[in-house]
Amino acid sequence: MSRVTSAVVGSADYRDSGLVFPPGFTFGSATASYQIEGAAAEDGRGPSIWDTFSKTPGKVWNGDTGDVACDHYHRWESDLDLMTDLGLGAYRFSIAWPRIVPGGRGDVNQAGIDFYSRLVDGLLERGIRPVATLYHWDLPQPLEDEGGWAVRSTTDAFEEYARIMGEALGDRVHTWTTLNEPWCSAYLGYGQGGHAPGRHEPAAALAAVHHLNLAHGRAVQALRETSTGTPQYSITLNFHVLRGHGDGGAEAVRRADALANRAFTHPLLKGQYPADLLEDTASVTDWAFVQDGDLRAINQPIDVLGVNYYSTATVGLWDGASAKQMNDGHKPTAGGTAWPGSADVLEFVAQPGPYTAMGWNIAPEGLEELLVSLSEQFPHQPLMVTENGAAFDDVVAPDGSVSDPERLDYLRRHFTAAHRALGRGVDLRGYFVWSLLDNFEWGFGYAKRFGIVRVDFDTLERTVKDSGRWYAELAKTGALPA
Ligand code: IFM
Repeated sequence: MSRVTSAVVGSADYRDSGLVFPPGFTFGSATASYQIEGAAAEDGRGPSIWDTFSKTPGKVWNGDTGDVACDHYHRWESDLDLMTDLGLGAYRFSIAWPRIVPGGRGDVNQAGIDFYSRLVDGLLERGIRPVATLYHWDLPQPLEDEGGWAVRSTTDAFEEYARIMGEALGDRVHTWTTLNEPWCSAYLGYGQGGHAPGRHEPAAALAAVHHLNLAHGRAVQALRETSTGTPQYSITLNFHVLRGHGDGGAEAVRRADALANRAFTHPLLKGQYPADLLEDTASVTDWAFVQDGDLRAINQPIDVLGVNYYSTATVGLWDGASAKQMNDGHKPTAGGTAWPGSADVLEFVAQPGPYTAMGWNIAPEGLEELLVSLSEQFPHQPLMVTENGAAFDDVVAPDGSVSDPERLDYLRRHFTAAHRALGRGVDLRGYFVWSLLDNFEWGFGYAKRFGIVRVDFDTLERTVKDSGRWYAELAKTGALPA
């Protein structure tokens, strides 16, 4: 990838002008199955943990579910046309495991495979590269009934599923992503409980970390064995860009970094768990679930590391005096912790604003810092921003148009950050905006809108927002619009 050569006018607030991205840089957008597809009980799809969780009273805002979502399952062709209009070079979507193997293991549902096969063909016909994620959180419920990610047998089932998908789509998919944000699956799903399956078990959360890592490694091998094309392989992580607070700030950052970041990057890219992570969590688990050969299986070469970034977090050591604020940006739930072994040690403190509608602080410098830091830690690992974007409370004008200057500005500043990282030698291959469509935002239901395309959840009508038009110009020209 060539270095950036454009004549840039820099700005202290990441609103540079004159930025041109290098030839071949991928401009894409991303979605996930449960968040957009709907058709939850159609064509043989089985239930997932998110069907169960969203139908449990009190778990999701307003009792919202993904039963209909954006109805993408039926509207996929017009959604692909929308992507063409936006000039996308790639589309990152996820495959609903319960559409493919409704029981979690065993019988394969051909109708599910056919749906994604049509989607991939439709993308290729339009010149859009398919970037397929195997797991964006919709675990088949029968597997959770057997223990979910806290038990090793789920990795066997995931390998079986990866093999099925490699055989079905491995001739056409451009990039395989095994997992999206295993941090959320493990810690929010099994520790903090704000995500499905809603468990509050710190030891299970750490077992889930390992089993997700192992599932990734086994899936990469299965996909390689079965894909007849020349796909690339990847995993997407949501990194915590941490700032220290108070006297214990450095120690707090070390602990949070071990749990949130290095618990994944080190086994995946170095073949080992960090010693300090094992020490910090010793009161919770002895890590006996790590078996001989696991780390070798996890440490598979990948072509690209997916980076999801939204905001920074500030963390200190809790002095016991103040009410603890676990302000880590996720819907809080009673009795759980996303920080096994550090629940009574870490204190997340409020970030300086401005904020998005999620309450997340807007900090483009964090993205530049993250990309540079990853490329220093893992110098030979190409990177891809697989998610970045923002929720705001959009206002629809009487003529139906949506002017969303805050989202547009957020994107503009984060693309500037990415461009600066390129200028500092980071091997960044592309950028996927989250999200193509307003969609089901997990515990927040339909209350938070991340789309560059508005979805009216009564009529399901799509309207490209101003940010979408701005992004289309960037995707088509490679130059950051003013
Ligand atoms: O909507 C989610 C997505 O599913 C995973 N990454 C973060 C997004 C915004 O919360």
